[in-house]
Amino acid sequence: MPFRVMSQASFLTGANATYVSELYARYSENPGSVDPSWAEFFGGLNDDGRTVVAELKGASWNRHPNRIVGVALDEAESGSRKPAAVVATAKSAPVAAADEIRRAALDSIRALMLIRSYRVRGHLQATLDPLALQPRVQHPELDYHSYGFTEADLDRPIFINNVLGMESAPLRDIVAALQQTYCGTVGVEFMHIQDPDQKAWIQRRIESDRNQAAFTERGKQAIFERLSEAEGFEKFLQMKYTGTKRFGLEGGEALIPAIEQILKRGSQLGLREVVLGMAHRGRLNVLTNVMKKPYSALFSEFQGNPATPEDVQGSGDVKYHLGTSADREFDGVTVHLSLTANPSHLEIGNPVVLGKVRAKLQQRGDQSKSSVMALLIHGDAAFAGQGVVMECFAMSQLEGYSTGGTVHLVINNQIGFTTTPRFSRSGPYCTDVAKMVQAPILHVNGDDVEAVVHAARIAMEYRQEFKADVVLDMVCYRRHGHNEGDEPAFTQPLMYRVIAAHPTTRQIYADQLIAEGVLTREQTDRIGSDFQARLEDDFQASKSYKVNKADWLEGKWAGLGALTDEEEMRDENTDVSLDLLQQVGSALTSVPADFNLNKKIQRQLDAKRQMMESGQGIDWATGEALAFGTLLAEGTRLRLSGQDCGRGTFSQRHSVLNDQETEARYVPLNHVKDGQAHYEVIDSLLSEEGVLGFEYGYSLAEPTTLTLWEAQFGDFANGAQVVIDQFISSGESKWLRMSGLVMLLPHGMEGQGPEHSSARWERYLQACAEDNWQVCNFTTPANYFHALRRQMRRNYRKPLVVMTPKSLLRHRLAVSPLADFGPGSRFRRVMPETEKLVADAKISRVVLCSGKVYYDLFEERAKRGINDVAIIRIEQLYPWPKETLTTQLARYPSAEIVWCQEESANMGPWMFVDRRLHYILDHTDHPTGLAYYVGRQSSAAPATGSHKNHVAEQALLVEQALVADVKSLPEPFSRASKLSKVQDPRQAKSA
Ligand SMILES: Cc1ncc(C[n+]2csc(CCOP(=O)(O)OP(=O)(O)O)c2C)c(N)n1
Repeated sequence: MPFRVMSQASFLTGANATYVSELYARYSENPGSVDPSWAEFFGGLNDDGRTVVAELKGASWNRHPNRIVGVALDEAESGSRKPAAVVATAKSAPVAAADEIRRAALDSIRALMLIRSYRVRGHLQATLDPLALQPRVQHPELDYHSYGFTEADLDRPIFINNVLGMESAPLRDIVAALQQTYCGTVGVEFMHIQDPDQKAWIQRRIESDRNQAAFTERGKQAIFERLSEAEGFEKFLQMKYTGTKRFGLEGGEALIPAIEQILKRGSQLGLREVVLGMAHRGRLNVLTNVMKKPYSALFSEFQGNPATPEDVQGSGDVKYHLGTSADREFDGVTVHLSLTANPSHLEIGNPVVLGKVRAKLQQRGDQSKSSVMALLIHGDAAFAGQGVVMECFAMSQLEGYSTGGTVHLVINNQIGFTTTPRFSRSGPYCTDVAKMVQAPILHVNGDDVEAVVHAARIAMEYRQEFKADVVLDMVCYRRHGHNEGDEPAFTQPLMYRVIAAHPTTRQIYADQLIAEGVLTREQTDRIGSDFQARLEDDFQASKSYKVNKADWLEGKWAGLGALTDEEEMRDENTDVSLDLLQQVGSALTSVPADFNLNKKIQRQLDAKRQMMESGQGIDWATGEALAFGTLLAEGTRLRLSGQDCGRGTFSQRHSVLNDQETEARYVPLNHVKDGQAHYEVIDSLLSEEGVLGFEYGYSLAEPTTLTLWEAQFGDFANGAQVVIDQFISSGESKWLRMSGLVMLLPHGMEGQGPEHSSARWERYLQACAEDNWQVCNFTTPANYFHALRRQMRRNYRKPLVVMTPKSLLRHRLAVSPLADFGPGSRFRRVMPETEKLVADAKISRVVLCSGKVYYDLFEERAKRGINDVAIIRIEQLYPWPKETLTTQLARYPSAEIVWCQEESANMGPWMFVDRRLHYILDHTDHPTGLAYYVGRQSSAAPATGSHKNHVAEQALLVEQALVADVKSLPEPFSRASKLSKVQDPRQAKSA
């Protein structure tokens, strides 16, 4: 190999590795700043060569007899892959020895490049697939020939600076150590990590024991017992309930010892609580073998019995969606576990779990985030495919959402239902998404149960050390079809032929332990048969098993109860003393003396002060802040998150004030009074699904905090539709888990186009049943205030979905007097007519409406001087205020009843109120018998893109509601002109 040796003068100056690397750093910044001979050398390095040189810093080269002090070049022109190299020579080495010295140093550098390649790409050659379906590809960068070595070099010692515990070793040993460390049954991806400590930690942890598991005999027996339970449980179910869906774990049984290791190691490292989230696969196994749900309880469910006591209402859910909680003890340390219930929608439980963890960490006041952790168990196809996985990674290190890192465990059975990885992901690994947060990824062969447990331990240690996410990808297989009634050979005949002939993980481990002399065949068999006998006993017991108590309203929920009577009959005390209101008002309008307030904000605060002093004209944002502030003063914590919610999308909230000189933040609501509760207001990442799921999870774990999520505009919430459908609207019915989450959805037809107009509240209304939540559209700040306070002053929790205003934030009429917040005030489900009109009996029309359109109707009626049309606002659409409305409508026996909305007929509340109004009118023998619709015609898009058309439509519908002959209006679902002319019977009469 033709090397050009640089002039001795340029490098024989006592330099060492640190010097070379520092020189390289200088060169990287400015090539002209180093001696041209160095510049030439560095310029000739390839990528790996550059990395190795950069990494020389801190190495212990000084101890090496041939200290690195100089440089050789490879022939840049040769185009060979062979590396450029640093040439070592002793300070005082005779020039005659230069060749030998140069070769030694070159060997070192080449060996280091090989080592580096193993660290980066060794996992590609690891033995990960128990089925060995893919031929093993030899990666050229893991071949020592690629670095200029030949067989002749195998036995020559090479100085490698203590890497892999070897100062100097023959190439043969180096390669063997690398193979053992990086290409065994654990493949480690970590070289993408930029944080030097995290990267070094993994490297040290992996290389120090050559990535080999070392268990005591007792440890091995314990692993075997867990494995036997995992396999024995599925076997037993298959025998007793052949073909019944259970989404068995077979092929991935090592999951159970892996979880046990995580919990055990975690308990030694300060972990006291784990919130688990997982999908269908292996869930029954985890429920019983990890969560210790009694086997007989589960068998009873297999016999068709409910999982809850008979007197508990609700839909319930299938067994492999249910959650549970338990206390487990590990060497005297108790770890509380809760497995979160989840819907069929894969991965959507993840943010919910994270929200719960966050709440629990805060309850414990654990700033270090050591004591509570999320353990998320994924399927390979779901992990690679579902976007919410990415959203959770995106949240993982954010101040408002961090939970100190999640341990992710992927049951990578190399199939998703019937789909092979080739069709289900674009990257090489199903775990590639985790690289977005530079999480280390440990791929492990699921048939090597010791390796799985070893990797699980590393994962747990990493999480506790760095409070960051880490992924364990357990490559395994699925012994049966997707579920137990499914024939996998229809789609993967070859794979399933291999699986049929493949021994179980337990068999493999039993053979290993017998060969090692840890257990005898009799012992392994007995462990299996004893467990089957135990299951048989529990099976017999299950026949008389009765669930005697529902597991809700415990822990933090103790003292709260279920809503059993009519919601409408309840009135909560939500009024507040004027003193407290003034105290909050004063906090809202004050900043520290040295705070440089923005001038415009100053004017806003002055206006607020004026509102509070006069007790008049309190606007929306102030009403909300009064609700927040009074709750905080009374000791109720608050968490509000959503995009830009600190300021507010419409620049209305200003919960956070920013110093104009320093950008220091000041949150007035945290300065209401001493001893008050804390207000956490978080500008969220640009996610709906992840964040809403997170806040829902938070609300599940934390009933004493008012948890609110705000959409930027209401319609964006449909990005989180799964959370709304699967959790918020139906979670209590399915899983007996209450939530007092508030969703704030800016809504209103204001000419901003098809988007940004409607929050599509018809969808929330359609999902209303069994008092599952509240859907509201308030017209006054005071009513909003009471609704928010009511959330926390009841002895039960229900989600509250609010259509929040946009233009009403600054509407001169959408204000409340202070008295409406003060003593004696209360929440109003229905707002009756407020004005003095003709006698009730003479009222010719009642216009019912909800939300912003009320003000349009009110102003137009006043403008036209109409005094025989009453306007009633329904502030809470659900629970439907039937009694109050019945009473109100009965006041107007001669009136025709009109429902007016600004949304299109197929949207908004019309379809929801139509039948309900009909029921009231029919059952009270009201002469009208039915309500007429006035509003926009049905439409595909929620609103027009033309502001001009919007204005014309809005004016028309308001006019129609007040004066049109409603019987002659076009049918709202026809394709008739959206702007058909109003026929005013009064004008017709007077003409
Ligand atoms: C969001 C969502 N889409 C589709 C499905 C239907 N489905 C159920 S299981 C499954 C395959 C899951 O594969 P994987 O994540 O690898 O888990 P495995 O069943 O192999 O354990 C699919 C597509 C679902 N449950 N959730």
